[in-house]
Formats: sequence, C-alpha cells, structure tokens
Amino acid sequence: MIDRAELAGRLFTAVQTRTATTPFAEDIGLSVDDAYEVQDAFLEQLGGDLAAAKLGLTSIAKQRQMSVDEPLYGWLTTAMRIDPAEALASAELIQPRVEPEIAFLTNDELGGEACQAAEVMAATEGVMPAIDVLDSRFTGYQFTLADVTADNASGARYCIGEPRPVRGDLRLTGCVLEKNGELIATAAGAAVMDDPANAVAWFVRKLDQRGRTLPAGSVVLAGGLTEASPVAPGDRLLASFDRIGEIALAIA
Ligand code: OOG
Ligand code: MG
Repeated sequence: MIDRAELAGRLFTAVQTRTATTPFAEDIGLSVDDAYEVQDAFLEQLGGDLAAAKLGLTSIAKQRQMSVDEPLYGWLTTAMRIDPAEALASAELIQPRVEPEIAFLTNDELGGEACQAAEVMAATEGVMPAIDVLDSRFTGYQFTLADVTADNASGARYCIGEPRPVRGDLRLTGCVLEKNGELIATAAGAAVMDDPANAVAWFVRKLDQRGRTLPAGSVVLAGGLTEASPVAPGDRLLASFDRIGEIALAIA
C-alpha cells in the first residue's frame, strides 16, 4: 500500500529542513498516476492558494538534462511568487536552479481529451516572460518521472512579467538567457514541443484524464526552453524573449 501522506511528508520535511531526500518511486513501485496524488498531498502540506500551473520536461534540452523523456505538470502557489523588484532568497532553498519559460494567460475554459494548440491559442489572452525557480527535493536532481511528479515538478518559486497579446509565431520567439551579463543559453519557442501551445494542449488533455478542465483566467508556465542553470547568491539573471519582453531576477 502506498502511503501518499507519508511520501508527501518526506518531501515537505525536505522543504522545511532544506535537506534533500532520496528518490523513492522505484523502491516502492510508485506509478505516475499515484505520484500525482502524492503531489496533491504535498501541495496541501505546503499550503497557500494555487496561482499558476507549471509544465515540466516539455523541451528536449530539459529531458536530456534530467534523463526523463516525458513531460509532467505541477502547481505554483501565491507564496511561491517573487515580485520582479524582490530578490530570490536562495538560503530558503536546497539547490536552486532557474530556467526561462513562456507563460500563457487564458481567457476561456479549456478542456477535453482532444485539445490542440489552435484551441489553446484561441483561448489565450496573452503571454508573459517567466523564470521558473526549481528546487528538487531529491539529492542532486536525481529522480524518475514518478519521483519528480510527486515532488511537484521541482517547483519552488517563480517570477513572471506582464501579459502581452501574442504577436507573430510563438515557435519563432527567440529566448536569450544571461547570468551576470554573460550569455548562458539561447533557444526559440519551438524548443517546447515544437510550439509552446502544444505543451498547454498536452496539459489540458492530461487534466481531462483526471476529469478536470483548465478554467478561464489560468496562468500556465509552458516549461523550460533551455537547460536549467544553478544559481548562487549575488547572481543576476535576465531572460529576454522576442516580442514578449524580459524578466530579471537577482539572487540573494
Ligand atoms: C523538473 C522540473 C521541470 C521544466 O520546465 O522542465 C520543469 C526538473 O528539471 O527538476 O520545471
Ligand atoms: Mg520549469
């Protein structure tokens, strides 16, 4: 019998003590479906209101980096949001990494097992530049898909810019990631499942499997376009996106 609350408790203790734990999914035969139940229990223990969804491992760059070849989703709470004027308090985290993402703001309900990118675009109010701050609760970011699903897709913090209407083809949206004024990664929107709208459509289909829909007014981070980059106090990150804008994050 899988004790979801106990597994969620292990992850919650890792957060509270800022000490990574060992992956458990393989040892106990945790399925990805069960892992989403653990994720729900973990989020309940973390508390706070859900503010956005985050999709993970939606780009080849991320799948290769993490040696996991399927996407997943998790949730970001209001307490995880960093105001652009604030710095990330890295001492609160275990092993933070950052990655640039394109976020969607929806204005219509999305649902169904056949949702496709065109429906997502028709229900998109605007897109925002975002930085997803990861903090795997597993030592050295070593995990299986079920582990990282239970661990809420390594979600820890995020910052996000203002929505802008979509202009042009999101596949061609250039992304430049700089750390301390130096270029560290580049990508285009197509890095995320050929089109980040495909990632949102994938998410809507996944929600449908659990009998859920994505309500109007949802914010969805479509997944890292580049490999995630470790950060340390004093670092300054800047993610710039063609036609979407830029977002900066200082690490304290
Ligand atoms: C898993 C989190 C994945 C993304 O955008 O790929 C994620 C990880 O890399 O620790 O948020
Ligand atoms: Mg991410």
